[in-house]
Amino acid sequence: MPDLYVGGSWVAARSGATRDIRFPADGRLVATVDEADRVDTEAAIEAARAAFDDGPWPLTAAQERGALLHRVADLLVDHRADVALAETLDTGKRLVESEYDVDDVVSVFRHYAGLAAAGAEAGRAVDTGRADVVSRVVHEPLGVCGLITPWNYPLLQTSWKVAPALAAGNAFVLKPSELTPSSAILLMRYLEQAGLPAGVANLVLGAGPTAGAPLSEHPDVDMVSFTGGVDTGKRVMAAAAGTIKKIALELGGKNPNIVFADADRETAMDMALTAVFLHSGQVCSAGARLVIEESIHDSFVDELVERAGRIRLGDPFDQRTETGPLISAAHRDKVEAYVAAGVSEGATLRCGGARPDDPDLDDGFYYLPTVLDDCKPGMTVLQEESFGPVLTVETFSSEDDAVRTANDSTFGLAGAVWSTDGGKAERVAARLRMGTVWINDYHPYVPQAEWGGYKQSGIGRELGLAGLDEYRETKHIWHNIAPEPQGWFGADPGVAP
Ligand code: TXE
Repeated sequence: MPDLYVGGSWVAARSGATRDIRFPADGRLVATVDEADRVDTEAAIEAARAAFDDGPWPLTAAQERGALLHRVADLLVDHRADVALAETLDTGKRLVESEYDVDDVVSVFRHYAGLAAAGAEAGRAVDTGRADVVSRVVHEPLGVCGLITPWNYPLLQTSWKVAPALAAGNAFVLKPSELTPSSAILLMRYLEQAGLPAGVANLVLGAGPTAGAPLSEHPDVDMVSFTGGVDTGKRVMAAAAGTIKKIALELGGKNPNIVFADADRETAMDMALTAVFLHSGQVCSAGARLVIEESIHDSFVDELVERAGRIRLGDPFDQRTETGPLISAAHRDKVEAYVAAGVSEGATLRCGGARPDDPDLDDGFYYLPTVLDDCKPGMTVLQEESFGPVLTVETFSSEDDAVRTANDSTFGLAGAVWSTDGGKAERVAARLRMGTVWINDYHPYVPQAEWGGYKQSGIGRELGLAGLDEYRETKHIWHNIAPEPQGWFGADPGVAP
């Protein structure tokens, strides 16, 4: 069966091109999928446009849209094992993590199902001060949305866009990462089974510059929502300017994990490891910068290095494995170059900095958990996202210094502060220029709360109510119920009204 989903039909790429998808843990072939080109994406945009302009979906009652999203969630629950397997084979993440991801995807669909059903898009009456006017503000779907997603949490990041886009009544074209298309194909099947009208959901697979670019350029796309790297985000933003398209960007981060000397040491230690090494660091909100109070630096970092050295890399299907490989050989090359740059800039390599020497892992894209100590302001290694299992260490001497150090970044996605002094933790949290701040925790999120970045981490918010607003237009309707001529341009020349 072909893999592109356009106008309610499964079709092959017009060029006949395909792409091989490989398991990052050993390079074995997982699937061969159709590889779309510009013409395929343009056809998908046309289908979405027609479904939005002439189809029933935008006018479907919000409660019915909510019910459909609940049916999609039910199908995901029924097929949890299939989706998790597809996700692990594409990404190389541990199977158990893929299973948790599917649970999170279900929660996201249920959240937006609930918002739609509860009438979150109902408008409001406006008091104009005039008895002869009925004035109201209503929310409407935007139209055709281009959704571009990355490879680290393929279906989860897709759900953050697809669920609110559908809840609001839009049509969309989805372009997942060319490395991880499988779960998106499954999602289209579930949307189809749940009864979504043809053309509302469309899927194109392929490379960004060919299959993806039309989504930010085409005049028939009303908005583009992108999650990925900052350089690609800039390209998407520049391309969208040509048609003044609405944009939403989630571009990752360089997130500080601030540990004060009065923190609960055991929990802060445990979570400092999880913050950065979960999914081998391929997490936009990874706590990749340990910002630690000078007085506890030595003992804390010594223990952290020792524990990082014990993390078990391995087969994502082996239950003893603690973390898997990186997504690709090219990405591992990038992480290696990043660590080399850090060392040449003066950072001290405390552990890792190499591929594992276990011959069983030779065919996978593994890289050892790495700690770079003695990092100083201005180092590239502190400014750029490695998106790998690499922790940098900086110190601070006071509360002000902690805030200054943590905020010294062009990014502003997330950060954490660890202290048993609640007042201090709150003061610091209030001064951090980031879209998410955890106090005495790291990583949790809920679909009810907004997610997104300050500064170059992005534009707009996903999740929460704001995540629905990204996919809605706001319209003011003014209804004069007793219209009368005003006579502004009076019939009697020379007499002003
Ligand atoms: O992402 P790209 P890459 C960061 C991370 C990583 C870096 C590069 O630092 O090392 O980005 O990763 C599509 N028009 N993040 O190169 O290129 C592409 O096909 C339209 C952070 O893998 O940004 C894919 O679907 N689309 C991040 C998507 O953009 C284009 C998650 C993301 O790919 C395009 C992943 C174009 N011209 C990487 N070029 C996060 N924020 O969580 C590419 N794409």
